[in-house]
Parts: sequence; structure tokens; C-alpha cells
Amino acid sequence: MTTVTATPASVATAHPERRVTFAFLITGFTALLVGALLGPLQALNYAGINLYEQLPWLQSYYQGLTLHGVLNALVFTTYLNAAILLYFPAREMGVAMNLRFVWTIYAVMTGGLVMAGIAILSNTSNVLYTFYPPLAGHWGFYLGLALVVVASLLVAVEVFRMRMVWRRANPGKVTPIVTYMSIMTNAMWLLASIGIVVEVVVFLLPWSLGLISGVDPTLARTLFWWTGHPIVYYWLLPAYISWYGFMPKQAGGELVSDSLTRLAFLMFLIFSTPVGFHHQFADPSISAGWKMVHSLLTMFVGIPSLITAFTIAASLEVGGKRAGGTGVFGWIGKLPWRDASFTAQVLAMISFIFGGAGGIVNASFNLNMLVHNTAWIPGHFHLTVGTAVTLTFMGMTFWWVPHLTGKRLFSPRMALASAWTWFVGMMVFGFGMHWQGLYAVPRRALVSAAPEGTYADALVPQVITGVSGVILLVAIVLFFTVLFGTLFASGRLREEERPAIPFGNAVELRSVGVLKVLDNVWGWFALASLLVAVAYFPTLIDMLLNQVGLPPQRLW
Ligand code: HAS
Ligand code: CU1
Repeated sequence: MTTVTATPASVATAHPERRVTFAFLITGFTALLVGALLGPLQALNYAGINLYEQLPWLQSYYQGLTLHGVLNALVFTTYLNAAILLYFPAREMGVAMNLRFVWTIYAVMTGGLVMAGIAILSNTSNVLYTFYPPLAGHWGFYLGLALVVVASLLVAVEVFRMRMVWRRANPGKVTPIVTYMSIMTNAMWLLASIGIVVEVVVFLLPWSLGLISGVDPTLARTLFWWTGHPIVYYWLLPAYISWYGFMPKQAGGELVSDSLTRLAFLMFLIFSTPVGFHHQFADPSISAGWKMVHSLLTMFVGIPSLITAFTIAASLEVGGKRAGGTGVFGWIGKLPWRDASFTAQVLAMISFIFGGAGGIVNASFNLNMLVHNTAWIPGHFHLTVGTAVTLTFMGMTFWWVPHLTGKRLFSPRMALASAWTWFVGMMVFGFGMHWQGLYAVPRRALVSAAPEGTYADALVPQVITGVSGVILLVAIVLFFTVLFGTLFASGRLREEERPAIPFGNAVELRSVGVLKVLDNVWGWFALASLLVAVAYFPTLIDMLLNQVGLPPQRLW
């Protein structure tokens, strides 16, 4: 193995794929802006304050919550994933994107977004982002979401095509690391998305159109969670691409292990999907035995994140020590804390330590009963998707938007402040919500409408949660001021002044034994599929044979 410093792509030349990448990025962040602005209202709801009645364009808490969940968790992430999963492999391999195809993907995704958006805004689809039947939305809602999923799968097709082109030109070589991470994420998503595709195309869409009269809620929920758990890794892994692929360089260090990185992604391919029952521990129609199997497999999918914790911390340590830090902790202070992009992403990592620990609690068959359907769960996922992922994507924009657009970052100090404010706001929110969950305050309930004294025990965490909503509102304003300030700034950086992609020192890999084994994507895909079949088919077949179809219901 020889170490080469520059990947061909880090040489700055004009790149036509920047434009479409930017289109995905900015559409995603616009969705986040709208979705996130509703967040403080939800936080205040937990403090007993209902501002929903003040908003003339929203009819109810549930309409607002649907918009919040769909735009932030489903739309924002999918757009950013498209940008990350396509752009960095293209640049790393030096393979041209099929631009016409990628713009088509953008059009399909955006068509879906517009459809689902209209359905929600017209108050016909207040079904929340999990859209459990028999609660029924407008067909436009399901079709819109289906188009977003189709577009995400087309992203996978294009990434596989680019890798094929690269392999033809580089026979016998091991896939470059950032590309490998993107390929594994896409392969995982291919297997993971089957559940939701079947649920929407075979059941919900025909049902909402009146073509079939009933849908079995348990079957639909099971198909939903086939995708609904691994989708959280579809959100997380693009953030990991930045943590593994770029953060070592941003910290002045080096990725300490190429093979552990690949192993972690391989484990996500294998273990992400056969675990969905951990969202259904309280559901009837699934036997305790299979629930236990999924609970156990969930512990396995925690392992690649634990690997990540150690690999990334060690990679940052290299940077801190190179900058003169000594001792067990001395290196931490030497890290580039003034760099908003770096700091945002380390704060994202720190939030994930708490989000991940909560996840292990959720996954424990017995402990889950205590926290299921309580405020604890939104507490958990605002530390994971809401901070670990979102704050990483925000941090990436601080170098990536100048890289793509040639505009100078507007106020690096405000960028740094926005990262800290987001982190503090979300940590306070997570603290308040987890704590409320222990008092059994329900999630997805208009707490402010409960009879006085219902949640009297939980007053302190409720106030804490309300305060976090205000902190987060400040964070949103700061971050989007930086983003739009950057875009609307006059003047452009010269080509050579644009920040380069912080690829680490690429290790040129030829036929290195173990890496070759890890590189056999389709072999591992087959193994992953087998495991999913074993974990799901007995239960699904039973459900398919014993369906109880319910008609659509609208409770608003
Ligand atoms: Fe989860 C529910 C279990 C991870 C998102 N999860 C949810 C829901 C969402 C979500 C959205 O088992 C709600 C769904 C709904 O609406 O009903 N989750 C887990 C487990 C993990 C996990 C075991 N979740 C995530 C991630 C998400 C996410 C990631 C989004 C991106 N989750 C559950 C369960 C439920 C659930 C149950 C259902 C609960 C119920 O009853 O409804 C694991 O993957 C977590 C592993 C993570 C770790 C942490 C590793 C730490 C790292 C950072 C290291 C720090 C460094 C910094 C390097 C073990 C990698 C060092 C820096 C220095 C300066 C020193
Ligand atoms: Cu899950």
C-alpha cells in the first residue's frame, strides 16, 4: 500500500455536477427551514402553551406535526442524502455524473415533495410521518412520498453506475473509501426500502383511491417498520461519510483505520433491516420470540456505531496531537474549535453518545415498555436525526456551500454560534423530553389541552422543554442567516480560493486481501437479504394469510 496525497478530484476545476448537487442541498434546507420553524411550537406544547391556534394557515396540532415530521425527517434528509451520496463518489472516483439523469431524479423527487406538501397543507392528510392505517391521507400524500422514495432509489442506480465505470477503468482495485461508504449506504437502502414500497404501492395507494376497501393495520405497520428502522441509518450514514471521510482531515488528523471503516458500513448493510420489531414490541400479532430476535439483532446494529465512536475519536486525537496536544485529554483543546464546520460536527457526535445510549434502552424488550409512546421517544430522535445528523449536515454546509457556489461563508462567527445554539437547544430538549417520558407524558398528544393537573409531576421537565424551543428558534434564525447570507453575498471566490473537498489522505488500495472481501458488495447484499427473509417472512406470511382489512378513517 502506498499513500498518495491527492485524489484526482480534490484538484479544483470547474465541475458541472456542482449545480445539481446544490439544487438538492438548497431544496432540502428549504424544507428544513419550514419544518424546523414548527418545532418550537411543539416544544411549547409540552410546556402547556398552544400557539397552534394563533396560526391561521394551520388547522390543528396534528397538521403541524405532520408537516414537521415529513419535511424534517423524510424530505430534508432524502435531499441531502442525494447530494452527498452522488457528489462525493463522483468527485472521488473522478467519474462524470449522468447529469440529465440526475436532474430527472431531482424533478421526480421535487414533484413528490410538491404533491405531498399540497396534500398536507390542504388539511387532507394529517397522518403524521408514520401514516399508520386506518388513519387515511389523500392519495396525493402517498403518491408524493412514493415519488420521493423512487427518486432516492434512482440515486442508488446512478451511484452503482458510476462505480461500474470506475471499475472498468481500474480493474482489480478496491473501491475508494468514500465511494465504498456511499455504495454500502445505497445497497442497504435498496433492501430496506422494500417494505415501504410494498406498503404504499400495494396497500395504501389503492386503498386511498378506493380501489381496495380495507387495509390490515398490523400488516401495514410491519411493512412500515421494515423500512422505518433502517431509514434511520439511511439518514445517519451520509453523516458518517463526513465523519469518516472528511472530519479527520478537518481536524488535522488522519483516519486511523480504513478497514474498520469499511467493516462498520458492511455491518450496517447486514444488520440495519432485520430489526424493525423493536418499534412494535407493544403490537399484537407478533410473537414474543420473534420480537426477542429483533431485539437481539438491534444490539448487533449498535456495534458499528460503537466502532465508529472509537475510530473517529482516535482519528481526531491524531489531529489534536499533531497540533501539540499531549496526555489523555490534552489533545482535545488543540482541536480547531474556531472552525464552525468542525465544531458543529463534533457537537453532533457528542449528542449521538446520548441519543445512542437512549436507543439501547429503547431496544431492550423490557425497558421499551416503560418509554414506548412517551415523550422519551421524540427526545431520542431529536438527539439522533435532529442533532447527530442535522447538525452534521449544517456543519458540512459551512465549507460545502462555498465550495459549490463560490460564495464566501457569511460570518464564520455566527456560523459557530448557530452550531452551539443548536447543540445546546437540542440537548436541553432531549433532557426535558426523556425526563417527561419517565413520567409517562405521551408523545403526539396536545399536552396543553389536557385537564389541569394531568401531568403535574412533570412540570419541571415540561418547562425545560418549553425553554429549549426558544433556544432552538434562535439557532434556526442564526443558521439560516448564515446560509442565505452566504448565498446572497456579492462577489465570488476564484476557483482556486474555493474550499476543496476535505478528502483524507487516500490510501491507494490494490488487491488487498481483506478489503477485497469487504468489497464484494453483492455477495454481502445476498447475505443481508437472507437474514431479512429469516427475520421477517414467518411473521409476514402469517399476517398476509390472516388479514383484517379496515376502511379509511379520518379523525379530523
Ligand atoms: Fe432510534 C425509535 C433504537 C439509533 C431515530 N429512533 C426511533 C425513532 C426515530 C429514531 C426517528 O429499539 C422514532 C420512530 C417513531 O416515530 O416511532 N435507535 C435505536 C438504537 C440505535 C438507534 C439501538 N435512532 C437511531 C438513529 C436515528 C434514530 C441513528 C436517526 C438518525 N430507536 C430505537 C428503538 C426505537 C427507536 C428501539 C423504538 C422506540 C419505541 O418504543 O417507539 C443505535 O443505532 C444507536 C447506536 C449508537 C451508539 C452511539 C455511538 C456514538 C458515536 C459518537 C462518538 C463521539 C465522538 C466524539 C467520536 C452506540 C458514534 C468524540 C469527541 C471528542 C471531542 C472527544
Ligand atoms: Cu428503530
